[in-house]
Amino acid sequence: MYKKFLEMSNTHQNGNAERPLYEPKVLQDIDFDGSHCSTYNPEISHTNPGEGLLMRPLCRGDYDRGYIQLLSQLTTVGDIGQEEFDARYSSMEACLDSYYITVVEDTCTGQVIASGTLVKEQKFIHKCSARGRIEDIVVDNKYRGRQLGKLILDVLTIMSKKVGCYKVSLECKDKLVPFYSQFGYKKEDEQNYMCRRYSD
Ligand code: 16G
Repeated sequence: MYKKFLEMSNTHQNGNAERPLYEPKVLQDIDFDGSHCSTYNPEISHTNPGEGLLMRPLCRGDYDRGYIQLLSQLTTVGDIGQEEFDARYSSMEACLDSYYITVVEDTCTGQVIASGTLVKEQKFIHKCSARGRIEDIVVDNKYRGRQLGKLILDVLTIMSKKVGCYKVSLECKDKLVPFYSQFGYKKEDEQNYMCRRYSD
């Protein structure tokens, strides 16, 4: 299934709606076996996330596959129409090599059922390096317990190093600290997350 997806991306048989947000080779080429932090039982990976499931970059067509509804299981999303979605997608696409939004699709239902974002923020510091930010990790309620959150975290973390980030970070609620600690994330001494919020 994964192979078929790559063939389609390479031969551009998929139109604009199916064009991946980032080069699928970036995902394909991660050294998952040599680098992942978690243990998986049963064994799953980015090329085989489970029966009928496909891990791949986000594409425009995911608007019709429930991507927005999925995100609303994480936080407030609001009513986003196709046009608004397309405009935001285009602006992310224009920031080359910056937005690595990675989804899991249930190919039986044609719905996107899990997602996570790696943002590569370009810097001058650290010799023109980049910082990775892991954002918006969400797994559909009906698909919890299939190790998909773990898999997305491992994959995006490995990817952040591969695309040249000197560090990668994330924000989470207290109760999720043990979960994210599994992947090597820790609170740094004398570093605090501070925030000023303009809306809920
Ligand atoms: C969580 C997410 C963060 C997201 C935020 C939304 C992860 C690791 N963290 O902290 O990326 O932006 O929730 O919450 O997925 P908010 O709507 O209250 O800002």
